[in-house]
Amino acid sequence: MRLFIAIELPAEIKRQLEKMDMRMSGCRWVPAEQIHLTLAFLGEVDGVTLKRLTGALAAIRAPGFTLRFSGTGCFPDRRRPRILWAGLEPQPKLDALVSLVREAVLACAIPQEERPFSPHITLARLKLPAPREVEAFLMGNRALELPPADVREFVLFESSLTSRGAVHTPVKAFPLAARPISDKTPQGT
Ligand code: 3AM
Repeated sequence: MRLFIAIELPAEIKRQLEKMDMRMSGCRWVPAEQIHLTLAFLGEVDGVTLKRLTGALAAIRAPGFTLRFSGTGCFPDRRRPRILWAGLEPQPKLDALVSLVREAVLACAIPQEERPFSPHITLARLKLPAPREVEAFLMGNRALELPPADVREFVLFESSLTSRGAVHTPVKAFPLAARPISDKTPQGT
């Protein structure tokens, strides 16, 4: 199975992100049902490793948090844009969750990119760089306003590559604590 770990976004936010679609040649907009925040890409994983992995992910204890959106940008840079994304305000609880997820993944001998985590939500992929159109898109969406999203779980997804593109299917969801872990000390201790 080809797997990745991500955070699902509320349907209303996905609809709004999908609507930002701008006509550009050689540009593939991500359909609403595939929009997510990737925490880790795992690639092909066998059945035995998958079992270990779900155990390791289920053992993660981390608090829920709120994501706030902040503008748009592109990778790798504005001169050669290949990926358009919606950005997020810094959220230390998200960074902490990503560290725990990466540790769990590495503990199952699944290699991880060395690059530091750069939280983003992929909106579109460009086959041909179109710097001028992308510049217009980024300028037009500088003040992107979206409601905040409460995150209460992270999800292990299967990504099947089909002739009509990737299809993402949730394999298992892992809950985050409703309140900060530190609040959970039993009463009277
Ligand atoms: O949500 P984004 O776009 O950041 O780009 C793929 C997507 O991330 C990424 O995994 C997420 C779910 O498909 N991805 C796909 N193949 C990859 C690879 N070989 C990859 N990331 C790293 N290496």
